Amino acid sequence: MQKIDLRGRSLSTAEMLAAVPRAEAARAEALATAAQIVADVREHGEKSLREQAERFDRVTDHAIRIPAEHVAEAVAALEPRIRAALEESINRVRLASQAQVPASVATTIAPGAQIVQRWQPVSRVGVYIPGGKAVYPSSVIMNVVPAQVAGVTQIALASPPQSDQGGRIHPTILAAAGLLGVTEIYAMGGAGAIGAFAWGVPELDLDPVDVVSGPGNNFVASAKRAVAGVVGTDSEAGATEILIVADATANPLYVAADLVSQAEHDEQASAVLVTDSADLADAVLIRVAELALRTRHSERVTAALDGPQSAVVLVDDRAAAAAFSNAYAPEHLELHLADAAAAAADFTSAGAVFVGDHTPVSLGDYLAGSNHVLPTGGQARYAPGLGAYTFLRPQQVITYDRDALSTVREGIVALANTEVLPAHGEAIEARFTHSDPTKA
Ligand code: HSO
Ligand code: ZN
Repeated sequence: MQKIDLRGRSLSTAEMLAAVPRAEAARAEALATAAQIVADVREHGEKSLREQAERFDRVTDHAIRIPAEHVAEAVAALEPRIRAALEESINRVRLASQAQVPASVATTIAPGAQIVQRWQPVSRVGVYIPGGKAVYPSSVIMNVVPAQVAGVTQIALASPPQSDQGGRIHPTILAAAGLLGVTEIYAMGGAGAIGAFAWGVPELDLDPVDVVSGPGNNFVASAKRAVAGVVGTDSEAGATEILIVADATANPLYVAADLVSQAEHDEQASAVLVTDSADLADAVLIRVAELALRTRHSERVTAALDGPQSAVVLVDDRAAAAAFSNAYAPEHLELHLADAAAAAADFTSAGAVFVGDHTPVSLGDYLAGSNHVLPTGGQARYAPGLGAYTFLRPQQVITYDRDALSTVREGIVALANTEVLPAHGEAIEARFTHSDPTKA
């Protein structure tokens, strides 16, 4: 892992970002391919999905729509300890997601004039769960639970068919879906699955959805862009990132273990430590080297930690650490500081903030109750993670009575006339020129 010393320097946001550049996602090529695949699914439906299954997943003649008994079998085959952990995660994510549903608010603008701000769930959601290098049943929970909490009544799920499972999707993904009561499940993968959700596939009785959510590789992210404007999508989740801000009181082993934990996802993952303690920086570097060597995915972890996107960054003080972190806007931010809880207020841009020594990102990945689908690549500057609100639309419901309308009658006519839209004013006048206002 490289060490970058920024002490005694005052850097602009652009300079800070250039010091630890994120891994470049090869989007341009993927965009063109994904757009083609999506268009092919739109035109050829099931036939196209089968061709893609053969080409990308090496699977032929599989059941694209998963029969209910396969789901039941997967649930029954779950190891009790895994089942218990999945159920605990479901309960916790459900609790935290419920806090993300805003209450309706009625505002009285004037006597007889009311606007209700309400939050309306979308009707139908397509959740995509990857099944290649990474198989994440935990992501089933992180997508399905907020949609259920939002009040979405139809939730369909897709994941690639696995050649070593006879074309079924990964059994633990299937089981997690089963535990959540999801019954509409498709063995289809990649950009094709996103196209199928966006446009529907009549031969499979697959209706188009309103929102597609879920993580995925470059092609899946590109496919989501290709269907933008046709369906809503959640934000694109790229390679995982962790940024840890730590002071001299931090435990170097915890810091090192957490950097390694997220580097485990991907060679492109970013792991960054920002500290004002040179001693801590050195202690962490020693620990990281030890851990990276003996961890199960040592090669991948080492590639991520040794890449230009990962670094130990030395800064002058807490304010400089906060400035760096806020400019970087990491997916995950951990605060290992003597006064972590109070300091959290200074760290404003992060997908999620993990406060204190005993709140590692791995906790959030599975069982904190928070959502693990979070903005990467600096999108945390403006975008939230996945939540119940991803599946909710704010709507204003307006109700005026006759008297309330009469008080703004003149104003509307005046504005309509300046915009040379007199029929707008006439629609108002019609309410007042008729002899009996209760009858049209
Ligand atoms: N850290 C990943 C989510 C995950 N980790 C799933 C393990 N399983 C992105 O936030
Ligand atoms: Zn993770």
